[in-house]
This record gives sequence, C-alpha cells and structure tokens, in this order.
Amino acid sequence: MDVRAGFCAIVGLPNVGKSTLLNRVLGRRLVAVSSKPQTTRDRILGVHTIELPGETPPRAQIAYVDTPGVQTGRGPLRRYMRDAAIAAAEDADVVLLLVDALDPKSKTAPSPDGEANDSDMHALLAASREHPLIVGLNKVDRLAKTDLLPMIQAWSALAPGVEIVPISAATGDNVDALERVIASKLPAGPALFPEEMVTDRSPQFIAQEIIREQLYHQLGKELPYASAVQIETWTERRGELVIGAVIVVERESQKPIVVGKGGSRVRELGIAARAAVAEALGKPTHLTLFIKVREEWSQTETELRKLGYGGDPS
Ligand SMILES: Nc1nc2c(ncn2[C@@H]2O[C@H](COP(=O)(O)OP(=O)(O)OP(=O)(O)O)[C@@H](O)[C@H]2O)c(=O)[nH]1
Ligand SMILES: [Mg+2]
Repeated sequence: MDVRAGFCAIVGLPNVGKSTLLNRVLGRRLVAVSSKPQTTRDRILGVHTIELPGETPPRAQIAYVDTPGVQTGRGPLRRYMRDAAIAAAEDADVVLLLVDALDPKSKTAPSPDGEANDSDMHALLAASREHPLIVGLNKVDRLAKTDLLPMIQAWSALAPGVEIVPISAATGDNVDALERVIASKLPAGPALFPEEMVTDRSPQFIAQEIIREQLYHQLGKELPYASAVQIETWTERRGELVIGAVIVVERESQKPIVVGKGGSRVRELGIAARAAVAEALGKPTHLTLFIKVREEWSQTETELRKLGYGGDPS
C-alpha cells in the first residue's frame, strides 16, 4: 500500500537538539547527544513510520537525516561536517530547521538577504530553497510562554509558506504534531525502506556513538575536541557481545585527562558505556576500552577516513 514517504533533513546550528529529537521520535538512543556543540559528526539516518488516521494514505514513513551542527571553522573535520549537513538539506524532501528557542540570537530569524557572520545558516537556507521548510522552535520546556509568540512571528518572516512548530525534544511535547506537519509535505508513493528498518547504521556504529556520548558526559569541558572512538574488536560469545574499543586523542598530553586519577575516569566511562550499549542493542555486553594517541588525526584526510569520517558522507 502507498504511504507518504520521503527524507526529512534535520539541520541547524550546533547544540540546538537535533540528535535529541531524532532519539525522541525513534523512541531509542541511536545517536550521541551532549551539551557540547558539534557532537554529531556525520549524517545519520533514522526511519520512523507514523499513522495518519482518516487521511489518504493513512501512514507516513519519514526518513530523518540527523546532521552535524553547521558552524564555520577550519580543518578537514569541520569542513566534512559542514558539507554533510548542506548535502543532506539539498537531498531531502523536507528540511526541518531546528532552532534553540533559549538562545537569545533566536529572537530574530536570519535575514533572507544574508549577513557575513551567518554564512553557514545562509548556505543551509540556500540548499533548502528547493524544498518545503519547517522551523522547529526547540527547548520550549524552558521558555517563558510570553516569549514564544514574538518568536513564532519573527521566524514566519524567514520564507513564504514556512511552518513554525514549537516543540520540546527533551520532554516530547508537540513532537507528534511536528511529525504530522512533516508527513503532510511528503509525496505519496511506495515505502522507501523495509518496515522493520530503523537505521542504516550498523550495531558497531551505534556502540561507537554511545561510547563517544559517554566520553562527552564524563569529560565535559575538559574533553579534547578532536577525540574519537573506534571499535577494534567485535565478537559474540554465547549471546554476549565482546567489544574492544579505542578512544583516540591527538596528543600524549591529552591521555591523562581521559584516564583520570588512577584510571578512575576511564573506568567510570567503561561502566556507563557498557550499560548503555547493552540497553541499546538488547544484549549483555562486555566492553574493554583502550586509549591511543594518533597525532593530529583530525588534520589529515587519511586519518579521518580511518575513523569513518572520510569519503562521501551519504
Ligand atoms: N531544555 C531542553 N534541552 C534540550 C532539548 N533538546 C535538547 N536539549 C539539550 O541540548 C543539548 C544539545 O542537544 P543535542 O541533541 O546533542 O544537539 P545537536 O543539535 O544534535 O548538537 P550537535 O550534534 O552538536 O550539532 C543537550 O544538552 C540536550 O540535552 C529540549 O527540548 N529542552
Ligand atoms: Mg547532534
């Protein structure tokens, strides 16, 4: 049977809640979330099917694409992340521009004719000009009610016909309404993915994301920007997953930060990550973490590719 089906790119500045929203609609932890900007480094697909009672067709399959927060910056890793976001907006059927309603800068929408300091936002808007644009005003759980209406009016001026939907990805408030708005913009046709498919990412990738998320949580501001996680070994023994993962940092001096006093940090990290991986993949898990130094990995394309960030981000 036909459904409404298509791609919805979730784009926006770093830290606005894009990955939190994807995890919320999928009802599971697929991607890393943290209070540190630029947590997401790659495009990630998450497929969600919703019912549309009384409509024809009565279901929609929304293929969400979570993207890295767009920010100007130098170096191959930042450039790669920026290109991944802009390409996702170009390819999508619908673009969801997520905005942090708590950020004072969100009180006004970027002006359509462009300002130099907003160059990435404008690159995104240009990329999404071909597709319906929805603005999600996120984090309204912590926004004063009186601030919301002026913000909705300000963002309505962004483009003709743009829909503004206030949500809270953290509490789930109004997220179902947002999904219906997204669905209404998708073309009717055959489903794009098999019914049971949630993501195109492997269990290895999901484990890697969860370990990286724990790394962000445990280290907070002390975390070196260019740290990465790589799965080195992956076996299944009598129903238990046995994983060996490496935390990659760029300099010898960063190693003690991750290890902590007498190894306390990496131990805590291992315990939390093991539990989260076991929960996400639904299997008992044994996790061993190693720390490695790979000089200036984020500066060289070959090292980036080794860590899974190179090549075509599709
Ligand atoms: N209060 C509140 N906080 C939220 C909400 N959604 C996300 N957050 C918080 O905002 C921070 C950033 O969330 P992420 O989902 O990692 O943001 P992102 O846009 O994916 O960030 P990047 O991947 O770095 O671009 C986290 O601390 C979240 O807990 C929300 O609806 N309300
Ligand atoms: Mg993210």
